[in-house]
Amino acid sequence: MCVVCGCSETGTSKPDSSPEVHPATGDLHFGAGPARVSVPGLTQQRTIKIEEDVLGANNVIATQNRAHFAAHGVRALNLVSSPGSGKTTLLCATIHALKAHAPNVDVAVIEGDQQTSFDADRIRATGAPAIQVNTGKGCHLDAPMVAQAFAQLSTHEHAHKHSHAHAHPHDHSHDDDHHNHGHEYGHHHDHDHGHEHHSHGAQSLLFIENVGNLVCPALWDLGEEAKVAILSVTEGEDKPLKYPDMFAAAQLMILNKIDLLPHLSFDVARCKDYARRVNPGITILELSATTGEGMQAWLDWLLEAPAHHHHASDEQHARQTRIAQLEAELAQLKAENPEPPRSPAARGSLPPEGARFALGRPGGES
Ligand SMILES: Nc1nc2c(ncn2[C@@H]2O[C@H](COP(=O)(O)OP(=O)(O)O)[C@@H](O)[C@H]2O)c(=O)[nH]1
Ligand SMILES: [Mg+2]
Ligand SMILES: [Zn+2]
Ligand SMILES: [Zn+2]
Repeated sequence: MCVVCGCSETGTSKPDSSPEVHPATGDLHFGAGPARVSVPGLTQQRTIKIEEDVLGANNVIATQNRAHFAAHGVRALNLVSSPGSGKTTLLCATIHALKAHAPNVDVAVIEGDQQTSFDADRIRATGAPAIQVNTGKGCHLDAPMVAQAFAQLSTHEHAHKHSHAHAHPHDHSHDDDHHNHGHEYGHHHDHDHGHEHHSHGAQSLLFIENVGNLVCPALWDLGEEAKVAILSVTEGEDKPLKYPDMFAAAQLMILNKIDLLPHLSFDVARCKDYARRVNPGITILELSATTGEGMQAWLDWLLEAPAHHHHASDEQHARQTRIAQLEAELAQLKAENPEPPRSPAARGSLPPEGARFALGRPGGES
């Protein structure tokens, strides 16, 4: 668990991180205490407190992201996996397939990796907009990173004008049609119905490819609608049991690289069983990003499921109003507290409000 690593407050408290020892085998379990993790120099209570503070700060921003995505009609999906499971390959194939089968759907990608913009370049080569986020030593994306990356996406910039054009006039527009309250984009609004905000923006999908790591991205809410865990058949069918947090947090598991099954001794049924043991409600799709087998079911999942298709106007309206408020508050906060320049050592991006702890340690999977 990377949340608490790098904390400089060592030495003051007495460590109490003795592991549980298996009486028969001598195996050590460092996650058996109340914090479920061991941090040198920190007590279990202190560890829990730090984690709550840091994750709490993250969750505030994640909640804002979620409202922001909803206000823009964006369905955000957080793709999590170990490195090399095929996330970027799947995204490129998905973008091509959507162009052919659902050309009205906007797609944008936020790419998380420690270094390089290789993956963003691969996405941009498909024609879809992408923003690369390099986390440096950080081993996961956090909500503030995603907020900033989303702001960089030009599709967001465009959509924003729409959103803000709606956010205010709606307060006084429900009684009648005779006000001309100046929608800049001239699209029609039927205020008696629940669908007005979909009349102009086609549905849009925001894929967030997290840093390859099956451990801590499970903890970090980015404001996504769902986490999608990608497991490739070359990794072994036992991974859902070995990394249960990730598979418990995911709504969908994609079993990728099934074209390789003839060459392996991977037991598909057992893998699915393991995944359902940690998450009985998980949806599982088998797929090959390179041959395209199974792509249709994935596209169906992407295009069908979103709850925001069916939401009533009231809820949507409330969200729009709320997001306008939040954005105004955020702008005001930024104006009042200009961010100090970051030191290179702290580039792991901290949640705001004075979280003092360096987040992240590479290779959380060892
Ligand atoms: N055989 C096979 N290889 C795949 C598939 N998907 C991805 N790969 C390969 O797996 C490697 C890692 O893929 P990449 O998309 O970069 O994985 P990421 O690190 O999760 O983004 C590349 O060599 C891909 O060509 C698949 O469905 N079948
Ligand atoms: Mg990738
Ligand atoms: Zn991490
Ligand atoms: Zn916005």
